[in-house]
Amino acid sequence: MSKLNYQEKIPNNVNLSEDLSLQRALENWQPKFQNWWKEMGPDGFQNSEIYLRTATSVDSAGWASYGKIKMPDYRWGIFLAEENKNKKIGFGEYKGKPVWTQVPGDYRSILRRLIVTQGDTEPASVEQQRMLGKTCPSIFDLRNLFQVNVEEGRHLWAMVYLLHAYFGRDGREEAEGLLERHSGDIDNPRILRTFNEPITDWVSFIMFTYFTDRDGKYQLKSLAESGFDPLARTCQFMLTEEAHHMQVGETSISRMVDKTLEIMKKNNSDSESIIRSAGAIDLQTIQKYINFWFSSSLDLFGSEISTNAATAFANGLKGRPDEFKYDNHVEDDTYFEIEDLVNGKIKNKKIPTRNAMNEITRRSYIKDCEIGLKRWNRMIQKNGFEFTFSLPSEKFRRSIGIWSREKFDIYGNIISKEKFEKNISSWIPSESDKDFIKGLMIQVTDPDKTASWISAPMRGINNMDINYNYVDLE
Ligand code: BYC
Repeated sequence: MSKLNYQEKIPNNVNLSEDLSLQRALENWQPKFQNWWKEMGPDGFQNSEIYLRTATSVDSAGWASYGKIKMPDYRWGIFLAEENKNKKIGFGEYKGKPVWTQVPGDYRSILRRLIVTQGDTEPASVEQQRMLGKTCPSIFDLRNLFQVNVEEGRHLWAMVYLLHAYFGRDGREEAEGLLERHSGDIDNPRILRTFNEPITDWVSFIMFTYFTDRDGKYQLKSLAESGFDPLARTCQFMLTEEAHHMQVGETSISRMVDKTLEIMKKNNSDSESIIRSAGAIDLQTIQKYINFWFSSSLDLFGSEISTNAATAFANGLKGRPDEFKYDNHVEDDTYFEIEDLVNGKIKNKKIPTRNAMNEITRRSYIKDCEIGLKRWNRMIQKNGFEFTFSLPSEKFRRSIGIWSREKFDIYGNIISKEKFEKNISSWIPSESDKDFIKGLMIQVTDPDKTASWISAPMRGINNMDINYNYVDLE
């Protein structure tokens, strides 16, 4: 069982002290990370004691140890899942060969690109969320925000370790770049579009943790299959932390819907103005936020037909999430049916399965997203109301891939640009919806209270009371 070495400057279970030049390189990057955290991480609260979970070993008993610490004292470290010396590559042309413990020369640049893209999202999300502490709906939620933030910081460390340890000088340069690009920066933005969207209100934050962190889950699951074993082991451990982020999303949306239903029941009405004047968020507006963040997150899977994805699969670098579920792990002569746009018409088409890997992953993701909607719809039904949440068509509002070439409504019908622009404010949050949401974002710091628009949590963190003072404000 790997134990983390907490005595070292950088906690790790990779025997960092035995590789002095790597250790020095990472110790050189560490103060740059700390500066970035100070400048681009959560605004304020850096001296507050926060009840946080820290990994102290990678086995199931020890990866979550809880206690109050200040965020800058969080022990960001490098943790890889256990090594299995007999592990074999599970898919693609090299299936059955031993996994690589070093970067295979031919695939250096594609691997580096995958790691940099993954790494870029982690600090991006912290930057996107940096102002949210000032409008937290409760102390419990404030603590969850910061837990997510410190863990995204750790995920950055995970990718930076791989760049430093396996990619030499260009890896070190890429690691610097991860701190230089910034979310929303006009000159030097983050790589993927969703990570440049502003997250200035908590409704967006909880949608992001439900929809965008779930993309993270699927991308990490694909990378956890990699034949490049250090990447696979890194991602396996990251997935344990990622689960909490999605749980924040799912339970927070449930709490928001619960509050709305409480107001609807009390007033026996589904009127937007009655719900809004009681300080809750009408279901139609929640649906608009779902439409926005779901459609934005779909782009993160890349194009439906992708030679990049085919190359990554063929060469054993990036698999499908839960590769074991498939019968054929080589897919060298199989086809997959997708929809395509031909002369402005939607037509079915068969493409080589390897080229459809992004689409296959996206479809698994969509199924997973539906689970929460079913739960929220059950809540609505149980309370006797008729509204049903649904995911918009995967063709709606896409910027990447086949569907980015035309405009579609939320049902997947091709529509004119004019019609799209005329209707868009009824599909995603309009300026006035955003203003309304902004008006609700009032900071609540009394541990016994929760903002008007969201119910109190059902249970506390790590069996603590829901009213526990999770953050000691300075
Ligand atoms: N925005 O063949 P294509 C997470 C580019 S989230 C902008 O379609 P490919 C997290 C692409 O780079 C998970 N550009 O796509 C969540 C390519 O450019 P080049 C992050 C995009 O390469 C919450 C071109 O379009 N994980 O962890 O098969 C909080 C054509 O590419 C986008 C990863 O990203 C886009 N959305 O796949 C914190 C995993 N999509 O090369 C964290 C690693 C595509 O022609 N990355 N492009 O210049 C990958 O696996 C792949 O890079 C992608 C794209 C899935 C992103």
